[in-house]
Parts: sequence; structure tokens; C-alpha cells
Amino acid sequence: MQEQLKAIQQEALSKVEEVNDLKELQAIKVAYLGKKGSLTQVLRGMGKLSPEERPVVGEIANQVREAITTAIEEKNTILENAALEKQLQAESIDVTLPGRPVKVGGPHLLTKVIEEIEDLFIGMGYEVREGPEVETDYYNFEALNLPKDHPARDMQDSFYITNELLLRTHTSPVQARTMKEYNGEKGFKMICPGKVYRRDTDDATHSHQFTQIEGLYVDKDVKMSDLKGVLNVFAKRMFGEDRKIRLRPSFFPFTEPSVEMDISCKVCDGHGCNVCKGTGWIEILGAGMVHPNVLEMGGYDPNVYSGFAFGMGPERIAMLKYGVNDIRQFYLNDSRFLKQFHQA
Ligand code: FA5
Repeated sequence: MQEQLKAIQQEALSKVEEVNDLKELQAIKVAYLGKKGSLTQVLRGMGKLSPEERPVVGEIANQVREAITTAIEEKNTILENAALEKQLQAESIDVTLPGRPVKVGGPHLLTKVIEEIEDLFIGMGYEVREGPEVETDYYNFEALNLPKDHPARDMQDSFYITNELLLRTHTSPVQARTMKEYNGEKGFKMICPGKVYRRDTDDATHSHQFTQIEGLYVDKDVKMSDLKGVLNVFAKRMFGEDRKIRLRPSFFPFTEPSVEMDISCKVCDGHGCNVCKGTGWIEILGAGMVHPNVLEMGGYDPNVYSGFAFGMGPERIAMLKYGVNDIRQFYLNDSRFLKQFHQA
């Protein structure tokens, strides 16, 4: 039995020596020291020994158990340390590596220009309003003195949804909506920025979807000279004192008299290019004194109240202010274009 014990010790120690895996080490432990392990099996047979042999064999058995246990524990520590080392190596962080730059975005140039215009008019006492992009024929045309058979409807080829619903072709319906809301009771000043839609053919200065900012001032005794004054302040503040401005007589069914305002082209400095179509000027807004019919349909007595209105294209304004030579740049979302204006 003593030989058997020695043989078990030798076999176990050499297996522990060879093993390189924690799981396998655990299996060895079970195989020798576990309830059904070979050492335990041998010890069970001790009852058959003589009383003299028993303590001798018992002592050897204890030594064998201890030798195997110690060897397993030592190997366990070695293997655990090795596993930890491996994990640390795999998860190590090189703190000297240069960091990856974080890309910082910024507001779109068009958003900036719209906000700049809003701030300018808020400073002159205007409130900022909104209106629906899917509009009724009534507010888009009829309430603006454009009855169903009016030839001026051709000026704005429209995207109709039904006979009575369309994508608004301008922000002017918000004029009619605001007047209705105030119900002819008091004067007010408002601007309304928003998207508009037309069946225009896209080119350097036209898009089928673009933005407009409407303006409306209704009160007792509002005159054409007030309109001219506000447009002058707006143009000088947006484009600088030295840019040339001109007002041309024009026609809109909802204003009388009507004007259009042009700014000298910044891209070619007024000499003529593809942006200004060779004229040296770019039209940025339409304006005029609110037509008495429009005031009346909005619930205002034209004998007591008067008003002026304007509608401008922020894309064209941004093009002139920042020298952008194609309106389509605003919608392409090319970051090479957009990031040029993050600091602007
Ligand atoms: C109107 O839309 C009128 N509602 C403006 C108005 C309001 C006049 C109040 C009088 C009183 P018009 O169609 O000219 O007008 O457009 C106004 C501005 O929108 C133009 O001066 C131009 O800057 C811009 N614009 C017009 N069509 C386009 C287009 N297809 N793409 C980009 N900008 C455009």
C-alpha cells in the first residue's frame, strides 16, 4: 500500500507539473483528492491493515495528500498569475497615443442668416410667428386678393395636394392668418420665417423648395416711407453701409403700391456673373403697402388701418452676404461647403 501511495504521489505531481490550464488543474485535484479520487480510494482500504501498519501508512498518506495539495496550490497561483498577466497585456492602454479628434458641428449657414434676420427685426419690435406649410387655397391665394381665376396665380406655379390644399408658395398666408387672429382690434408687427414650395426649375438662384421670411406691420397711419425706412435699415445692417440698394416698382395682388428690392451682386461686385444673370443686381425681396381688400378680409377697416408687408428669400440674402455662387449648395449638405461658415 505504501508503494501504491508513492506511485500516486509521483503520478499526481508529474501531472501537476505538466498542466498549463486552470480547468485541467482542477480536474487533477478532483481525480486524486476528490471523494472518488485515487488517493481517497486507497485510504478507504486502510481498515484492512494491521493496527501496527495503520499509523505508518496513515502518516505516509497524509504526507502524500499534503505534497499533492501543496503542488496543486502552487501551480494554481502560477496559472492564475499568468492568466491575469495575459489579461492585463490584452487590455493595456497606450496613454501616449494621440487622441482621435472630435468633429464639432455648427449651425447651417441658412439657419444662421435666418436667426440674424430674426434678431434684427425682434430689435425693431417684431414678433416671430409660424404658419402651416400645407396651406389652404383660401389663405395662400384668396385672402391675399388672388381669387380663383386671377391671372397672377400663374406667377407661382404650385404643388397642389387637393383642389383646396397645396404646399404654400410663399409665407404671405401668415399675413392673413395673423390679421384674423388679431381680429382688427389692434396694430401689430410680425415676421414669419418658413419653408415654401414652387414648381420652379432649379438653377443657380432658384429652388423648388426654399425659405422665405414674411414681414407685416399693421397700424393706424403706417406709410410707404415707413416701409422704405425699415428696408433700408435691414439692408445696411445685413450687407454693410457701402452695398448698393435699389427699389423697383413691381406688382403683387396683395400690395398696392408694390416694390422689389435688389442688392448689388457681391460675387461679381456688380459687374455681371451667373449669379446675377449678368445684371449686377440680385432681387432679394418683394414688398408694398397692404392692399385695402386684404386688410378688409383680415378683419381690419382700411379707412382706419394701413400697413406694409414684405417677403424675402434668405437663401438669396445668404448668397449675397457670403458670396455663395449657387443656391443648391444650401441643400447638398456637403460638409466641405458647410464647415467654411462655422465661424462666420
Ligand atoms: C413673394 O413671394 C411675395 N409673397 C413677397 C411679398 C410679400 C410681396 C409681402 C409683397 C408683400 P416673390 O415671388 O418675388 O414674392 O418672392 C419673394 C422672394 O423670394 C424673392 O425676392 C426671392 O428672394 C425669393 N425667391 C422667389 N422664388 C425663389 C426660388 N425659386 N428660389 C429661391 N428664392 C426664391
